[in-house]
Amino acid sequence: MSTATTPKGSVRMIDLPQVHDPRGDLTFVEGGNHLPFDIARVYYLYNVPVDSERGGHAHRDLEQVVFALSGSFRMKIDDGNTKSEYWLRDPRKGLYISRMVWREMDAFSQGAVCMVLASHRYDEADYFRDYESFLTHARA
Ligand code: T46
Repeated sequence: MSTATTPKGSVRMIDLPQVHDPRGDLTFVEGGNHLPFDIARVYYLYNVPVDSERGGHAHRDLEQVVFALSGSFRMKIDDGNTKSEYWLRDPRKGLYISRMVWREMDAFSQGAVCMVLASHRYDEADYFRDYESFLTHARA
């Protein structure tokens, strides 16, 4: 994976358009327009037990936007200096997470579906799975 040039440690909510229709609402997302990166990968979490805890890592280069397409869950965020948490429950609102952000997920509602739009393909070498190692690099 190439050397990252994007800012690290940045997190914010992104609002997507919503097209109202008596047949149901429609939301769309365009890489490079609504998101600050082109989408290289889409993945989703489903059949998640309500007591499940996911995440527990950070990424060296990866940027992502995380959505609750159905149900809700909590994302606990840590940039190495500041901790915060976000509740995702609106499919129009995604949580943008830059590179070098530690994230943990829990409090999944029954039937929650989490969709993630990612800037790169899957690469295990991009992960920090050890918190102390992450802290060392995040604070450098
Ligand atoms: C994040 C949350 C929301 C793949 O083979 N391809 C993939 O694209 C992904 C994401 C994972 N995997 C494999 C790697 C592991 O063997 O699936 C297994 C679980 O992956 P991971 O530990 O990354 O799963 P989560 O749900 O804890 O975390 C993922 C993202 O990594 C993370 O960045 O924000 O989903």
